[in-house]
Amino acid sequence: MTETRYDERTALLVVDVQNDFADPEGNLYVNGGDAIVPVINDEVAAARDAGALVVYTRDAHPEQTPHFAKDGGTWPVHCVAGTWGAELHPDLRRVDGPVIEKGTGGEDGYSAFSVRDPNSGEESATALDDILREHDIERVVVVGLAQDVCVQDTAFDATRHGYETLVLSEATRPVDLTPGDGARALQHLRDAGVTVT
Ligand code: VGL
Ligand code: ZN
Repeated sequence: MTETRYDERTALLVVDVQNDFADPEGNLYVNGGDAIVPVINDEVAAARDAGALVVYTRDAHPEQTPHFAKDGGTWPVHCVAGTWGAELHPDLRRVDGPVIEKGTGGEDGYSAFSVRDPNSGEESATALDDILREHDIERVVVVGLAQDVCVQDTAFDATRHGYETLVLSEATRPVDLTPGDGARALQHLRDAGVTVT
């Protein structure tokens, strides 16, 4: 019963459902990323119908950033701000709600709650926590991409910030840079007190 998950004190966080992750032609395609879009759309509809807040996040990088392997980091070039790959997947259901962009200044970090200066390591908050507090949110439901990267870190931070946190694993998919990363991420989340379905 998706409807019962949502109310006015609950926010649905739709993490990084962008072409580079969710389209098979994307630069950092997450296996099955396209298959979860309809599942996420059902959640968006249920949340909207229940008066829950729907927040979308987007990874948004400059062309050069230590986040990318070519510049000393981990990942292939992806979600460069202003490109097709950074756009939300066209099949994703969009309703009114804030869109949080992460990384636009070249910051690193995977959680939707914070970014990190790659040189100094200094962390700073995004607008997300303030937005959730303004809306008197007590619970968050996290869906999207990728299960073992941004979904994981966002859900960790959500519990740390005191929100009751639910991850709908069927509405997420892992990068699995190392096989088993997704399963380990879900276990770590459970250990941290996150409810994982
Ligand atoms: C992500 C890898 C690199 C994500 C972002 O959104 O999960 N993964 N940047
Ligand atoms: Zn990224």
